[in-house]
Amino acid sequence: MSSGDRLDSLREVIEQHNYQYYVLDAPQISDAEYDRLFAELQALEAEHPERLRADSPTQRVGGAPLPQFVPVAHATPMLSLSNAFADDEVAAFDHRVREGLAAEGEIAYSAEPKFDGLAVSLTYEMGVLRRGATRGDGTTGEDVTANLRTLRSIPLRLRGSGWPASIEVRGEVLIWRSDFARLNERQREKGEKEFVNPRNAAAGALRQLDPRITATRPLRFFAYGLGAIDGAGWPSSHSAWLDRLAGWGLPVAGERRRVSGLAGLLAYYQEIGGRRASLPYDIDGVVYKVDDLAAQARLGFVSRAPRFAIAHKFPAEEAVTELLEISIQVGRTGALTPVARLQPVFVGGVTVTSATLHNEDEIRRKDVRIGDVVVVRRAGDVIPEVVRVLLDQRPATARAFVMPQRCPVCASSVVRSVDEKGAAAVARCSGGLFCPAQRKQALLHFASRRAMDIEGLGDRLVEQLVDHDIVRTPADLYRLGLLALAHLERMADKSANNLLAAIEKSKRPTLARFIYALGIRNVGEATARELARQFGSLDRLLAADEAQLMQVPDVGPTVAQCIRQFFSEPHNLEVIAQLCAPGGVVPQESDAAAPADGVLAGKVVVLTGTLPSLTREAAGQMIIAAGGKLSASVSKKTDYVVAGAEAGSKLEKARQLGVEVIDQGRLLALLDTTREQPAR
Ligand code: 9MJ
Repeated sequence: MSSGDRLDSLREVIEQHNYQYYVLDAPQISDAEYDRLFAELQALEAEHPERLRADSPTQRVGGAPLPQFVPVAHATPMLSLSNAFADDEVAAFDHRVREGLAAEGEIAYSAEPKFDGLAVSLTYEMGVLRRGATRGDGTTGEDVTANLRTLRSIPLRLRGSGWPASIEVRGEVLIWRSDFARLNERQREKGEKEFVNPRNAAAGALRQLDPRITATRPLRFFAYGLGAIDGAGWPSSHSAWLDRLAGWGLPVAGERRRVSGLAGLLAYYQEIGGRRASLPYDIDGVVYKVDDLAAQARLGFVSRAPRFAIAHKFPAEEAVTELLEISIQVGRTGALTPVARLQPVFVGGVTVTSATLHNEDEIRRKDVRIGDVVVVRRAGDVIPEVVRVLLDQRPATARAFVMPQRCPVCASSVVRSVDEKGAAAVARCSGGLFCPAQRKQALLHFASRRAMDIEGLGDRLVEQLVDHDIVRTPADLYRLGLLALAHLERMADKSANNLLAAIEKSKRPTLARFIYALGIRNVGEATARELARQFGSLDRLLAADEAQLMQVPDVGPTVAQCIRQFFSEPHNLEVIAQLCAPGGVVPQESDAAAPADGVLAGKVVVLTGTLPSLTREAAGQMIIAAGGKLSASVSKKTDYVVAGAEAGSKLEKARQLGVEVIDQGRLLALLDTTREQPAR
């Protein structure tokens, strides 16, 4: 055999073994043998670079890291599913379906496990993988093709024949439990931070700009649906489509089943529930879909969820344990949150050692005392909470909790106020940035993904940086060097270098992100964006008085006062000056500018209620792209209120003030004018 022929045959053999291993779950060779074949292919390709092909198994791990992800508009929205928790909700679903279809007999459903991972879409053109995207907000995702190509369970080229010219396959990316255990073992060995659960690890891996990092994480894929497809004459049922996808070499859950009527659905739920612990991956329920595609189309959608499908979720896991102590966590704004320290207990896939108690009122309402036996619940990614106390097991020694008068971290006095919603009393440390706990939270906020996005600057690191007095303010981050980091625990050279690189990379934030990162009270992301847009530069924002600030949609007297207060504090001005010193952070001012010629240029728009098919994020993005400004509250400055289903007080206020109220259709019509203009 010539080396060229050997090359082609090796490619095929290796992809066949990928298929055997990842799709059929039936490996035929050892890992060592696989590695040997792979090395041989690499060597031959190095000898014959002219024979290198993009769909070679050696080319799954692509080239250089991306500067950023490119947004991808989904041709048809990636929907979310409505949830059912109890059998009668499933019965109501089946009833609605039968009614909607005027069906006489039982409905045929496709029943599937509900993977607890991340939804993605894969576009194949003439059988070749062209693009992979995250779900994002359902309307717009991010192009993560290079990352998804590294998953060996995703074919770069479909098997068999007869594929559509273009097809969008949708499914879930996840990490199997055994792979997750090994991944964390590896992290421990390297002295790096362990991942909390498979879902978080998968999400982090998918969002890596460097596909070489993604390639080191054991991600898998399962297909469960379709987006846009070219042509006609395709299968007429969902289950037949899943079989077709499996035939083309895509992994599809072996547990899928075609079942009939409500009894079939509930039996499937019981069966999968019983097998949940022995499945190799995490699921958080099962999904039922009307199998007939024409019937699906007739049933249609309600807002973002299809009427033809529902997720039947497993109950959130609960466990009983002892509440050992109630400690206090001090947040970024000084709010004191009581936290239950628990006898460690395994629940919902992780060992839980603490649970939130929210606030004093909550403790009183649930009558929680130190030493009690309590039920804790953990659902998905949500912070575990104490559900209730088992009063009949309360020991005589149980004691009531008393909120301290002084901050447990910095000993400043504690003041009480009513929270922003006026709902609960909040106890707050008055220490401000003198309090190390508030400093830590301020740093974490500064570095967070939606602010300066400094990857790797997490809890443990900030804890050490503040405790060792290496970092006092965000500006100190930009003065860090290898030497300062070398003394920290779990800080190998590589992690230190990665952190410094991430800090360096964060030096060009948009002005909006920078303002948000400062952590001014009551200035969230949306307000920060508006401030950036209105003032265009940090200097102009710093110089603005309260009256000028109140020109900005969303900014009323309270927020304006918070902003002024923040900027009149010498300490804050000093930190900003240090951050923006030569060689430091340069907020990107132009990003904030709105298109001055958009059809909504200068218009203030408020969104309220649920729109028929657009998510709030998508509608907001479209408005901003057309030059409009979004505001959270209706005032005389508002130009339009876009109202959807169940719009409440904002709609009322708009009517009172005589502000124009429009629906989604009218909004889209307005925006369409903008889109058509350049073409004319
Ligand atoms: C999961 N997560 O396993 C869907 N899903 O269908 C399955 N999700 C879905 N189907 C339409 N099996 C939207 C989402």
